[in-house]
Amino acid sequence: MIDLYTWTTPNGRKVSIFLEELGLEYDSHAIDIGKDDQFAPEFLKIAPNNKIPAIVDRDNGLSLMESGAILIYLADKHGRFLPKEGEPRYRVLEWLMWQMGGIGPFLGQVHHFVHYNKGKAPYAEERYSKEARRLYGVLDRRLEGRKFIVDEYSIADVATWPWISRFEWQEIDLNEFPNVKRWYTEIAERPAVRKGYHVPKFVSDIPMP
Ligand SMILES: N[C@@H](CCC(=O)N[C@@H](CS)C(=O)NCC(=O)O)C(=O)O
Repeated sequence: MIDLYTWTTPNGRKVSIFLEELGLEYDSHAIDIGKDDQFAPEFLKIAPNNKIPAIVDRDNGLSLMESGAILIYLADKHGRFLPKEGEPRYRVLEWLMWQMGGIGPFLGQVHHFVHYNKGKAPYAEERYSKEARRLYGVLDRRLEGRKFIVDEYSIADVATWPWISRFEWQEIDLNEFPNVKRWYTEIAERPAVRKGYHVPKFVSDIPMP
């Protein structure tokens, strides 16, 4: 049994979607980051960086923050969605790190400057929108002739998909990135995605291009 501390954001949805993919039992606990729940002393004990998501594994008492680390832990523990060794494992980790270091932080800045604070900082809007388009281009090329980011569906896809689900906030027309559009719409149909997207609560339907 896993305790999941989360909110309705891309980083939070990565973990709820993955718990659904693994078919695990979990309790979700809403950490409303709009109300500063992430700074509560009890939450800081398991998530010292005061950000969601975080988990506690009741089997062994292990607590973890950082969505990438959580996905690796759960994948290794259950032996699924992350190859055990060799090049396939490092390809998945390579693209997971790409998501953690590129897609997440830079699309996050687009949400901040372009979606929430439009017109306040034109230079930042331009800089981060340009980087977002570059990253979409990288993903589109990677998905040319590939069903998933690395061979089989993996934690690299699980980590990246929720960020692409905010394509409207990022003012990205998915028709310009046909491989991303095909990958995105196929993954959106997975039962685990359809369920995990609405944890810890329903906000809106999954955006479709
Ligand atoms: N690198 C972290 C980023 C986590 C993150 O940025 N979480 C955001 C929501 S998506 C958050 O909790 N923000 C609250 C805050 O910054 O105070 C991860 O992947 O887990």
